[in-house]
Amino acid sequence: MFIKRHSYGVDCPRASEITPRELFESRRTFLKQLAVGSIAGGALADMATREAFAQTTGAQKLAATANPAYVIMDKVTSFKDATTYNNFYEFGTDKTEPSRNADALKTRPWTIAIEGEVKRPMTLDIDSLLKLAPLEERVYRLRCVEGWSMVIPWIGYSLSELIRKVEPNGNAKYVEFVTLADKKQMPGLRSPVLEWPYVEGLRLDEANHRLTLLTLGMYGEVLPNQNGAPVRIVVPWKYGFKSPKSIVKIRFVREQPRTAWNIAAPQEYGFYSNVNPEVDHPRWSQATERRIGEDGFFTRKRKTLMFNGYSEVASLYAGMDLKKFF
Ligand SMILES: Nc1nc2c(c(=O)[nH]1)N[C@H]1C(S)=C(S)[C@@H](COP(=O)(O)O)O[C@H]1N2
Ligand SMILES: [Mo]
Repeated sequence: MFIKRHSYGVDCPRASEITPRELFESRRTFLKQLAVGSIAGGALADMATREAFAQTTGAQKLAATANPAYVIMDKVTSFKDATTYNNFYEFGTDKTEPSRNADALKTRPWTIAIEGEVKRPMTLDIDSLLKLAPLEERVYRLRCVEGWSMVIPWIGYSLSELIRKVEPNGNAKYVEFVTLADKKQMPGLRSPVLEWPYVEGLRLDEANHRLTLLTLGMYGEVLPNQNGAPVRIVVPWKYGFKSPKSIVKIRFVREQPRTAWNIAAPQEYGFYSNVNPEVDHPRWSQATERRIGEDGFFTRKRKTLMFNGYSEVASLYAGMDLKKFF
């Protein structure tokens, strides 16, 4: 069978992509009006929910309220591109493999164990996670370390909501995320490209930052398997690999955790991995990027922004040499 490769630049827009984009654009106008006070706030939840529900792909819908604090002017990436051009090495290293191989992943029942340096360790199932805090829709840029980016309407709430519930003790300095590694469901585990399970980590203050999103859905639906169902983290000011998919354990620890990409190539992927156009990858520049679905192969690439445009996080790194702590 011929598999269409979704390499950027050769894709042309399909009719099916136009509706979601128009919906998100009309909502942005709406939110701007809301921000300047020309629409009453009470209408927001309704409107956001209805629009989220209009993104029909057959998956289970997930209602959320658009949070105007996280609206950006960038065009939202089409659902099709966001779900067929993926990095999820547990399902294969080719960009099209996660969408082809992740169908069989069983995402229910699913639990997350929260343990380590906390006063109240707990194990939560997906339904408890869905109820833990109000679900918000937030449009975030995602910048992959490989030099491409997308704009995705995620659904979730700040990870800090969960952190508050488990009450880290004074020893907790870092948070480690352990993701599923099940050979029976994940064909990519047969290849030793990374040390399995895929592990990521954040400093506690990074994990507690309001932008760090415990993510349960996108485009008005529960997360597609290839995007990290049923629960992942999204950290929009860091390269995409710092946003672990299909998490099964969250550990609060004293020492900086080892992380999958840092173990694989420490000189290329640092623990922090903040998006930084001034610190090149040893093998390529990080100064520019290509937006999937918009920028063609011959288009001039767009400038990558410091912290991926999320300049409010700069205070987390005050006094740090970001070339050294890359
Ligand atoms: N468990 C796991 N999480 C992962 C990865 C992975 O291979 N395994 N890839 C990362 C990388 S490199 C990127 S760019 C993002 C891609 O997320 P998306 O497919 O939802 O756009 O997921 C990250 N999370
Ligand atoms: Mo990535």
